[in-house]
Amino acid sequence: MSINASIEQAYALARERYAELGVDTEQALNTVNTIAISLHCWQGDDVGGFENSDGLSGGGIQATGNYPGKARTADELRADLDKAFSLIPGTHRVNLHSIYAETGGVKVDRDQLLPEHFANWMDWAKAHNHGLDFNGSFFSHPLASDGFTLTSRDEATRTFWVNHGIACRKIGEAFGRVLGTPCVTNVWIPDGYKDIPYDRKTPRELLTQSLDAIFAEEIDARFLLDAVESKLFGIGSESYVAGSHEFYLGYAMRKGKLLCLDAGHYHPTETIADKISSSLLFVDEVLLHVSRGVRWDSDHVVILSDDLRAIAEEIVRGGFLERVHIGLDYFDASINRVAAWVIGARCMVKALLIALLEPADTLRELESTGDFTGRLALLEELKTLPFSAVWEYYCLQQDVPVGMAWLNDVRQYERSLARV
Ligand code: RNT
Ligand code: ZN
Repeated sequence: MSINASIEQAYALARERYAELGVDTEQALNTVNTIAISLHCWQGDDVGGFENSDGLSGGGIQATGNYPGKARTADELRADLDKAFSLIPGTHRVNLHSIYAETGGVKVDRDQLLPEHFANWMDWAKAHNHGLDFNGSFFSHPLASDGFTLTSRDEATRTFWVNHGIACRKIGEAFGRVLGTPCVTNVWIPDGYKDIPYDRKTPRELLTQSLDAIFAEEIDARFLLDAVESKLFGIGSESYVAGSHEFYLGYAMRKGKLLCLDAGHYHPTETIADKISSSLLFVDEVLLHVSRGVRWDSDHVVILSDDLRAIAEEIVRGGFLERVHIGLDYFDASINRVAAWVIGARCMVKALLIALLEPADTLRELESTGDFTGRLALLEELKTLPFSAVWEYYCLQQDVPVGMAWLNDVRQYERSLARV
């Protein structure tokens, strides 16, 4: 039997097994195929960007490893993304940072960035049917070297970063207009203190003022959606971060912004899955930065962990697919960077598909009638149902490699590049 025929046969059997539980695998496949994941461009070059060759500096985040072959130009990065997308089922988005501007060798500071500096990205995204998302880059810059941007006590510094935020919203709006899908434009700043502060209030007041100035202009939500991202701590801001969870939850609620929940930005045993249903009672939409912290906010490649599954389950069970924007956020420089994208994105899709294959009505019924024995028993049985047969069939359907075949493709691609 050919591989394809055996995949189809395994799928037919799996479809029956799921049907016995009242689960329609065809419907799950149709739904999963509508979900766009925003692939973060910064995994392709260790959050380096194209402003200079210094790479990531400051910001309390770090990419570790020296695996060869990182993208050095926007063309290389787009080629790497093309390769990754050819190995991930579905149609997905790309998440850019302002440091990925193409200014043709001319120095354009971040407060002066314009949509035209992203013309190649827009053309490429349009040609490949990718929506674009965007981020201000409040790090790796001389005016962020002391660790303070929107909360700087220096007014000129604050103004510079406010103007950067404003410029980024205009760029996001342009992406949305050109591509016909709103650009989620995220604000994350590293500002905080290494050691115990005396005054926790003033930086937060300054942050409110700066954000209000950035968001002063109303921009049509058909083109732009603003998001704000909190954090518990960073390298060099271990004791205090101005943009904490409570700060941004409050800000997002009051100002009608999207709340960005990053999986690495809470206490190590705290998961973002449980925050989704609560947040969405009070904010319209959330942005997820799906990441994997190992002992700290280490931004490891996303894997099919219980945490990841719980995130996908919450999105699906809550009926939140329309209100949750799923982005990935990690940067591992110790392994092949295209593979890092492919592994994380395939895992995210798998987690969503697994969640879509749950017998929702039965589980709801067991829970609402107080049959917790039945609930536990069924949830455990579900874990060993033939999910992989549905996943492999999806890959076949979408014309992307089934099983490990994608890795050969990445290895071949790696060999074909003359990069150091
Ligand atoms: C940092 C935040 C932020 C960055 C990216 C590069 O802790 O998670 O989202 O990872 O913007
Ligand atoms: Zn993040």
